Amino acid sequence: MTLNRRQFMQTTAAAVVLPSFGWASYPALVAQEAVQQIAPEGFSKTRVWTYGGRVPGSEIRVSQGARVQRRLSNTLPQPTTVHWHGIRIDNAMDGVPGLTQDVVQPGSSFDYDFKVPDAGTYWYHAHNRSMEQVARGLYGPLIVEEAVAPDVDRDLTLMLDDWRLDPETAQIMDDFGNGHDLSHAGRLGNLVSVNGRFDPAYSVDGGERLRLRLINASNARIFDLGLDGLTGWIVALDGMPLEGPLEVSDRFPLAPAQRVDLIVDVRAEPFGTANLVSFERDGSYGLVRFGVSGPSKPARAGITPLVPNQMPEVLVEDTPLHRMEMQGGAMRWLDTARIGETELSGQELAQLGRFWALNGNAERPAEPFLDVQKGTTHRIEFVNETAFPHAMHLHGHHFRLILQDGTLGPWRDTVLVERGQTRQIALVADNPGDWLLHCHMLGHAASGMMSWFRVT
Ligand SMILES: [Cu+2]
Repeated sequence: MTLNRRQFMQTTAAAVVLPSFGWASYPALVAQEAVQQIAPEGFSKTRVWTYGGRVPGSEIRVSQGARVQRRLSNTLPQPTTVHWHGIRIDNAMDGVPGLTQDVVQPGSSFDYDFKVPDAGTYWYHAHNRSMEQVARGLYGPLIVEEAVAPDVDRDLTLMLDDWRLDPETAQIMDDFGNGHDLSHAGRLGNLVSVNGRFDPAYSVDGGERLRLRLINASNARIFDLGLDGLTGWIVALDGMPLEGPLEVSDRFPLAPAQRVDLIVDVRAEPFGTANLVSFERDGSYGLVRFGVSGPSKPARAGITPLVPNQMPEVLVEDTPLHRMEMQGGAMRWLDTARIGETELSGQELAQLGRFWALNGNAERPAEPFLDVQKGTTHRIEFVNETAFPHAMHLHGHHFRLILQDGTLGPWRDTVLVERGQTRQIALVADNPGDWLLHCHMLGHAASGMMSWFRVT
């Protein structure tokens, strides 16, 4: 009798003590400490937490419809999990401790195994103590290639992060839970990296057409981006192709966890430099340099949209509208909010490190915000009563923005809701399971902005 691999593992598992990471049936994704040059040359290397020894973790790049299989092995001093951000995933693989799986203890492992239905730019990151673990470097890109790729010369993933480093030692400041960050705009840093480096440079040809996949992995920083020496289009948001590419004529925002795919042509002169630019209050600076090394190629004309993913049809007429009030934070302090069944005063909540609430709950409630039937369509209205912007993320689904005039906007998985703003989205709840809905300013999520919905 021959046993297949699974039967073999089942029979031997009972008989022997397995070494923790001994059975390399899946490719390894090892959560481990490392040192890396994050700050400019001349500063010390920074101790970071990584997937596989580098920040960002190695790019997982697969074809649309393929299976991703990874064995997470945790060698860190804290329990962890991995969330595959933006993937319309099997609920059991979503990586949310206490909702879809148990935490993976130090010295333990967990097998992630799921299909990727949609082409596009996604990412993976820690989802336990995310405020700390993502800030320490636990993230990487997940790229799903289209069957028909767009005509570009180069496909480049650019993962943006915002670090808070001690300016003397270049080490990560470990003030993760400080009340000021939690109750204000979140943990903002003092050094921006792209692909784990400060001020990286790429050599390009004049006229080269680039696909730039921008991913914002920072805890709380909303980037305000622009192009210099590059012209082109936004072709996808949060992985999902736009029906019509949007010519970049101005700045564009990139909130935490959001992605934008650009197709751009290098227009800088030979031996000049093009830049991805970040606009700040005190001016603008280059995040990534593209040095033009060669003579110009002839420019391409126009662009064709990316092939759309197979998404459900969204009909918003007569669909129920669910209101989610976003409350609290500095300047709008909570009067009261609930933790479980207990109503606490704002002061009591602050002592527990809770500064925010969603519909009066200052932590993920026992009952879901929505309990809906599979296949039904819902509108959610995010009402931002706070004095800060928030990047609201739904797990397991993309949704369509509803624009001011009532028409349907792009597909997204994370929507930026500005202070005082109300934004509606339309959700086809077609993926069964328990799904998180939270602010992706990770300090806000940790201090109250966490909810969930159930699809059955
Ligand atoms: Cu927030």
